[in-house]
Amino acid sequence: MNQPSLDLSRSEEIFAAARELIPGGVNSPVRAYKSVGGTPPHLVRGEGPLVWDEDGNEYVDLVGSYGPLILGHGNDEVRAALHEAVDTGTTFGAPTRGELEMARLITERVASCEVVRLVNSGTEATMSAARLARAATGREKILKFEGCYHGHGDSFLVAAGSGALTLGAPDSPGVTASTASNSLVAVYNDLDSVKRVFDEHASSIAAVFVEPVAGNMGTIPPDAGFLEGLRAHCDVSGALLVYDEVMTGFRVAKGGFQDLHPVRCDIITMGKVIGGGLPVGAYGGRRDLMMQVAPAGPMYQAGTLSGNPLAVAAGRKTLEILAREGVYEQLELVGRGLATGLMEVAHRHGRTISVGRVGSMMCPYFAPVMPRDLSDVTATDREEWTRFFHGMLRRGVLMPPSPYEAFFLSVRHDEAVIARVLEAADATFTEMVHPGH
Ligand code: KE4
Repeated sequence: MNQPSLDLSRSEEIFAAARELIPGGVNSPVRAYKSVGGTPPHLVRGEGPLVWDEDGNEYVDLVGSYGPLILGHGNDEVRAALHEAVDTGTTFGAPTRGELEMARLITERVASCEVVRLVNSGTEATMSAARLARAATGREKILKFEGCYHGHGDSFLVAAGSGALTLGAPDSPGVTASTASNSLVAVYNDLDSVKRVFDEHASSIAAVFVEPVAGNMGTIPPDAGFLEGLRAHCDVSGALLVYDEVMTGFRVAKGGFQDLHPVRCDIITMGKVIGGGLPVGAYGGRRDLMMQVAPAGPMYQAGTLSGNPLAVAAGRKTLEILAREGVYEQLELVGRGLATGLMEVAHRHGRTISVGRVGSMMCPYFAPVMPRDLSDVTATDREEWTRFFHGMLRRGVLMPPSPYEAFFLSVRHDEAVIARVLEAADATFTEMVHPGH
């Protein structure tokens, strides 16, 4: 059986040097390939669904920069908008008309987002949303879910601690016990665990933060009734419901997840897609809440490069393109094609995988039954997944280097590209089932 090898010598050289000057050699941990082993290909160029590394290897890109590149790499119209913006000014530290246009695009499309503030990352968006919820309610605690990730703000770097009521425990050195004590943790898709937390803490919960589709333990959609249950608990207790749509915003539908589901949040956080490949985050929501944000109100939040002309130009153009006829139908088609294709290929080789998917974000699980929460995901076959990852990498398919990360397809992942991925999967499963052939 051909076990293609991959020459990563230049990437190895750069990675070795970078590890001396950058923690782990990377500017974001997942990129270091710690959970899969080996050297991360250091990329030099992207075009549509493809990327190339320092050694000239070509890959079909299923990472998509973890979400932003819904139009693929190097979209011509976004590139042109950036060139135009660069020629007139990269940042002013003053208001610009473009920011008003961006706010119009977002508030017109996203249900429950009447007013919006741009920031520079998803983390800034969720940190600001947490501060706003605490300011608006006068309460201190935040409830989040195991396996959901809301950026690296202290309030969110907590795991389910010990104790019957899953009190938060620091998930990272540097997060203090007192901070973690204001973070409560429940189990995704488990309303009994949510009820236990509210029974004990209802009057001190400022907000419930939830990824309406859990995209940081693969891709796990909400069970029927789960979000309705969260909404009900918030309505009864006076807590606010925050949808963290940094990943799903404008990814799963033109107006984000709320186009697909009747439950409305009070505050929404966004990022990734709205930056069109540049650093942008946003938080928004009900007018009475957002008008508490400085300088309209007393809750302070600021940012030197928030709403800068480059990021706004790329974001506006991206959102304009996403509003065109047929874009989300195309994304649904390619997403469905890859998901069903992967399950068919696995089945042909006597393997059973489940694929969690919403539109063009998805995750294959080496498990016969679709996971519903973090403990299900941790029970999936990690070793099989890692063998699959490396087999695909050697065959020119770049998957995200963790079974907890979702694949992100773009409008450029057409049928021919999907067929190429499935061909690599077929050869990889053959190799896995008949090692050494
Ligand atoms: P950023 O600060 O990375 O822009 O966004 C944080 C964030 C907030 N909320 C959700 C639902 C997110 O998925 C993220 C960031 N997602 C990860 C991917 N799992 C970013 C990749 C990385 O950390 O390098």
